[in-house]
Amino acid sequence: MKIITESTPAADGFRMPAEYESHEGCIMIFPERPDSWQYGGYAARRAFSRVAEAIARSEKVTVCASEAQYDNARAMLPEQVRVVEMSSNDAWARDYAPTFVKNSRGEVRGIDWGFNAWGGLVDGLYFPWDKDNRMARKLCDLLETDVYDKRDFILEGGSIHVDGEGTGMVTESCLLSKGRNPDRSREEIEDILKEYLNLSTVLWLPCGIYGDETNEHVDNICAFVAPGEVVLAWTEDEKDPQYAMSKACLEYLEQAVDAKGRHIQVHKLPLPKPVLMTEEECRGLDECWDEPTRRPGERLAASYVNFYISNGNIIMPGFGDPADETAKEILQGLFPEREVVQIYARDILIGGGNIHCITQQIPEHC
Ligand code: KQY
Repeated sequence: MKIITESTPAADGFRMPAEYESHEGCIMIFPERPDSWQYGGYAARRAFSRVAEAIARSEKVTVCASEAQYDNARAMLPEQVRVVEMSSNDAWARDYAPTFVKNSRGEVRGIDWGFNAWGGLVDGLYFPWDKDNRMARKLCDLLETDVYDKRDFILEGGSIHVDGEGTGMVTESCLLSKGRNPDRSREEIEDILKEYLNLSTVLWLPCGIYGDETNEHVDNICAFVAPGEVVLAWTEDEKDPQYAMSKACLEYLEQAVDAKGRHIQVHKLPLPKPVLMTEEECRGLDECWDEPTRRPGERLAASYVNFYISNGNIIMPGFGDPADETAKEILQGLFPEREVVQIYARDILIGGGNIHCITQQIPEHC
């Protein structure tokens, strides 16, 4: 594995493909952290295993597990899923597995961004994060791909989406947050994204999902479903604080133009009713930094936009809400060639993210 420090993906002719392009496979991490996952992570491991099984129907899945969880992961996961022992601080593959880029010859390389647990000592979510921060490089070694060293720039994979045709999408609340790259201007941040993902246009949504502890990652509020087309998490309830947030994103998207000069077609994806932590769920979580990780009644950042596009399926969350079916039908209509698989995801949501946050695609190598 070569570590590339002297050039950038754009300079070398590499670009980040869209998630709906062909995949070689997917990376996941087995959950076990007792302040993220209630009751020692048992229910979360079952939910992650269902996600891995659904993805493995159409592409290779590699699950990283700690030494302590290796045998359990091997026993719980289907035999076609590869399990490798690799240490991490938690289980958010989207955020600290590499972002992969590809050139016109089909060669794939990774990008190793800096990771500081969603805001470091300013408003990060746990300490330390050193093992997470080493995963991108270890995974590139495992997958035999060269890797761009961009550890001087803090970025999580969940904070970016691309359409594969030169347009990227982020949120201002996340990319401009004080805990990530406070010494860089918005223009400098945009230039880095353009250079590393090979973009000519970056869409800056103002915000994300209410209460999203990542400073509102884009992957929970809005996702490309095709070039020039997105789904946007939406509520019709004007009293819900999410209403103004989704509306601000819609207004931004309605005036935006992408890298190919297209206006963006927005498909509204309904939100479930607010999902609140129960007392019983809170009792199942260890403390973090001497404080309860979550409190009874706390609203979780539930959104159907947090889905994964595999080669053959759309793997989307369900919350036991009447909107589950409507959201599934909308996504099925937008992806007629991939069967939508809905997985009950409350046990993933309690950790602070959802199916997109726990997966990272590897583009197909030609
Ligand atoms: O990408 C994500 N949504 C990760 C959230 C991390 C939460 C840690 N408790």
